[in-house]
Amino acid sequence: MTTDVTDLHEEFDGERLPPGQRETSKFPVLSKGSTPDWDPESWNFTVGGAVEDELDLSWTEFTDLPSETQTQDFHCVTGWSKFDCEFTGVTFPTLAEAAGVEDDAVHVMFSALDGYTTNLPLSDCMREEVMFVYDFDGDSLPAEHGGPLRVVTPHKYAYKGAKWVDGVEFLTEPERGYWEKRGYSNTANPWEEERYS
Ligand SMILES: Nc1nc2c(c(=O)[nH]1)N[C@H]1C(S)=C(S)[C@@H](COP(=O)(O)O)O[C@H]1N2
Ligand SMILES: [Mo]
Repeated sequence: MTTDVTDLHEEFDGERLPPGQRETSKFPVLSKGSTPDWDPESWNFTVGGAVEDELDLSWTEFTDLPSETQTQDFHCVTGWSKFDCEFTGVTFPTLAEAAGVEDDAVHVMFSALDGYTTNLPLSDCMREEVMFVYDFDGDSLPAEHGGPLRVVTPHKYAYKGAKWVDGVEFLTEPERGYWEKRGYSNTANPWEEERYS
């Protein structure tokens, strides 16, 4: 079963194509550096910070978590949007439930194999459409798009979704990630064109 969340823009009182975006059928690649190697044997995914149980999951353990498939739109801050992406993976609330988020957690930092980081308020993460994705359109997520595992944030510009994600930290105070420290908007709402800060 696939859940279609492409009506998400209604929650933000916007059109399906956010202002200043153009639709593309391509899937451009945007990375700050090169695509990191990964080894399924040694890969591990850590969840830490303000949680009841810190997690350290192998690839098999991660992919054993309950998964789902959603049809989502993808909005890049550089001006293109890709409609109807089929993403399969684990929702953020499912992962948060596995770790048990403590009451004083208010913010989240994602980290990745290439050293990238990005941040979001906890409330922006505890949404069914925020997913850790390993399949795209029925195949393994291509390495250049963040395979083996990436985050998608269809309610935000795509830099809020870490490719090659391998860790989540629950924080008791906000912090900024890689692009958020370098002039991209901390809030990144596409329907308000929050591109730069
Ligand atoms: N780990 C990591 N994640 C990342 C990036 C990156 O450089 N490293 N770039 C971000 C940016 S700026 C964008 S627009 C999207 C691009 O995703 P795509 O290459 O699949 O189109 O990934 C985001 N996630
Ligand atoms: Mo980007």
